[in-house]
Parts: sequence; C-alpha cells; structure tokens
Amino acid sequence: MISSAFLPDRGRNGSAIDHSTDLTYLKRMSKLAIITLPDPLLRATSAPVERVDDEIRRLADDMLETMYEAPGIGLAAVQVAVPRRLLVLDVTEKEKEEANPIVMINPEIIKLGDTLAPYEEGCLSLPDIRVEIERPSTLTVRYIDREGRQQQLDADGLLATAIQHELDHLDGRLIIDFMSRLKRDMVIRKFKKLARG
Ligand code: K1U
Ligand code: ZN
Repeated sequence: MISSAFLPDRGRNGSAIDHSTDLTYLKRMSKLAIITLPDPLLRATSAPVERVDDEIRRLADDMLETMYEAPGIGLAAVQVAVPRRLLVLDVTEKEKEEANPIVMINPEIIKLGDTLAPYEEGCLSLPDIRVEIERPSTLTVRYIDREGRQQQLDADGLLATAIQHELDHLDGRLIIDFMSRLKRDMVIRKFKKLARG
C-alpha cells in the first residue's frame, strides 16, 4: 500500500488535512497542468519508463495531486505532457471509503474477460464530453509500482474501465475514437475553436 501521507485532500481515513500547518506537503507536491484537445501530444505513443527513481516518484505524486484536484479517477502521464508509460488511479468514493491511490508504471494487460460492460466515460483532456463505451468488465494487469516492485492485479467494475481508459492514453487513443466519425469531427472542431479563443 502506498503511503497516503502525500494525499492532498484526504487523510488515511479520508479525513481532511489542515494544509496551513502541513508544510512538508507544500514541498512535496505540485499540481500540474492537464493538456486538452487539440494538443497533438495526446495522440503520441508513450515510451516505457526505464528506471523507477525519485524523479518518477515525484511525477507520480504530482499526478495524484492533480487527479484528486481535478477531480478525476485516473490520469496518464501524457495528460500532463510527459509521454511516459505511467498512470495513476483512485476509484474509491471520496466521502464513503478510504483513499486507495494506485501508481502503475509500464502497465500491461495480460488477460481481458469475455463479458463487456457499458460505462459513460469522461476525460480530463476533453472537458464536458462523455461517451458510452463498452469494454471488458474484468482484466488482469501487470505493472511496476511506485517502489519499483512487479505487481499483478485482478480488476473489475469501474477500476477495470479506468485502467483500460488510462492505457488507451498511453497509446494515443481517446474516448472520441469510440464515436461515429461525424460526432468525433464535431468534437474536434469544437476544441480547435476553443483553443483559438
Ligand atoms: O484519464 C482521464 O481523463 C481521467 C478520467 C478517467 C475515467 C473516467 C471515467 C471512466 C474511465 C476513466 C476521469 O477521471 S474523468 C472524471 C470522472 O469521471 C470523475 C470525477 C469525479 C468523480 C467521479 C468520476
Ligand atoms: Zn482520459
């Protein structure tokens, strides 16, 4: 279990942390900017992480803060303009459950279940867009954790959906790729127009 000392808004039991006295928090974490469409980096294939060092741990911690602040249930490194195979997740319900931050480095799906489940997915890089996507409802993923250890995890439900969504980011795939071409082109036009201001 990753220490929750670095969590921005939730303590070990989900309680609030008083940031006015928690100065180590200020030293340790930064909120990062999330890139949005039409940034071409979102279409890049992310490169493997070669070594799990303090720089990668710092990036993972900053990504967790960014994800909790957004708020979101997942975030891929490429969404903060770092095209490396690193993602973070926490699908627990803020008010009801203890936080469960997960850091996955070089994740690989080694098994996908046969049953599909629909979920209306959002994306922090595509604000206000939701797409219903059917994906396998169970999977097994192998990855390296924040301490550099090999891990294997069986996931189902929202966690399985979120892992597949984040893995898609590592390969430059977005939720709009599951739409019809007509709708996708409309969304792309909307974001290009927004970017022009
Ligand atoms: O990768 C991302 O863009 C983050 C995205 C992940 C995701 C959402 C839904 C299904 C699969 C993957 C988000 O977190 S969008 C925000 C969101 O869904 C949410 C935010 C707060 C509470 C609950 C959900
Ligand atoms: Zn996304």
